[in-house]
Amino acid sequence: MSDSSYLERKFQTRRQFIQWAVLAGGISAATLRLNAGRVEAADPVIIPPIPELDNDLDSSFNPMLILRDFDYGTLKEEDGLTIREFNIYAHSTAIPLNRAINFVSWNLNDRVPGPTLRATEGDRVRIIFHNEDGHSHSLHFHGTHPATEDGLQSVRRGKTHVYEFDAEPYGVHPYHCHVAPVTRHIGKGLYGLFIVDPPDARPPADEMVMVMGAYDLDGDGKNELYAFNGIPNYFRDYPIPIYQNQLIRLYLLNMIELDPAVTFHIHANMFQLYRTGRSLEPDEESDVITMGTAERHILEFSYKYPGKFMFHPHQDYIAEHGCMGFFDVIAEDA
Ligand SMILES: [Cu+2]
Repeated sequence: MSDSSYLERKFQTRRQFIQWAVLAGGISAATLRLNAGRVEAADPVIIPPIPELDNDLDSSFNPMLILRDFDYGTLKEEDGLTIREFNIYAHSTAIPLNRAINFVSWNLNDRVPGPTLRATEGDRVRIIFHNEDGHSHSLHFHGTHPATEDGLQSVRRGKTHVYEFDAEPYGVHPYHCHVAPVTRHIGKGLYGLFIVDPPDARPPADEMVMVMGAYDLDGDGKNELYAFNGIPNYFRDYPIPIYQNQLIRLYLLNMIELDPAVTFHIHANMFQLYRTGRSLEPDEESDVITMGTAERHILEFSYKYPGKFMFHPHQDYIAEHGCMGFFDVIAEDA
């Protein structure tokens, strides 16, 4: 049996299969290893079909699609050097935070968080930043690079600036605007995740990105709403489908300004934690991790039981004001 016919059996319709294949960028036939070799499964990684998206949501992006959307850029050869080139556009766009509140975000590529950029350690990356917003902005990357590429200089409206450096070290790094007041520029939505893969790739998994953010709606220095991937309560209303016993690799970033730290907790399970994504072996196992602003980690886990399982910061005010969601674990034999 071919890989594709095997996979099609997992989907209710061929259209769902094609939708997944486009989203996932292809079929990984590699063997799945769970928890550093403790469990071996012969199945390839399979991404569950995406549920019907909310057509009432008048937004330029959808948190569910941000989840598994990785931007590898465009590969170019110049003077024998391979360059991974990304284009990022700053805009102002209204985001419907709920049925009553439209928030004018400052954003990158019309989404909050901005695109998840991805490279392998040692790749030369070139980020072409087009500031098409009405304010000055910049892109400051975490990771190692020369001072000239550090993104502290404002890029004025209408201008384009190119950042170029080698992607290092491998791990999970945030990027964000660094124009003062930075709290305001980040709070408006100018941030994203930069994943640098190790030279030897991590084992196959259902990989996803969650970025925790917050909104100070009235400028009083306190956040009123919080969100995973830009829109409060989205994953509460639209749980994330995942398969039972399949390894999940979650790239998690806290970009909540104004609150010094939040935790992240998953229900009814434990995760392996790779701090800052800087190791290939887990640093610890827990079901809750504390993260200051700009902290980010890789969490790996798989769900033993099917059903709906909540995840949220354990600061319950924050969870109850938008930063809460569910995994919908689909039974293996469903
Ligand atoms: Cu800015």
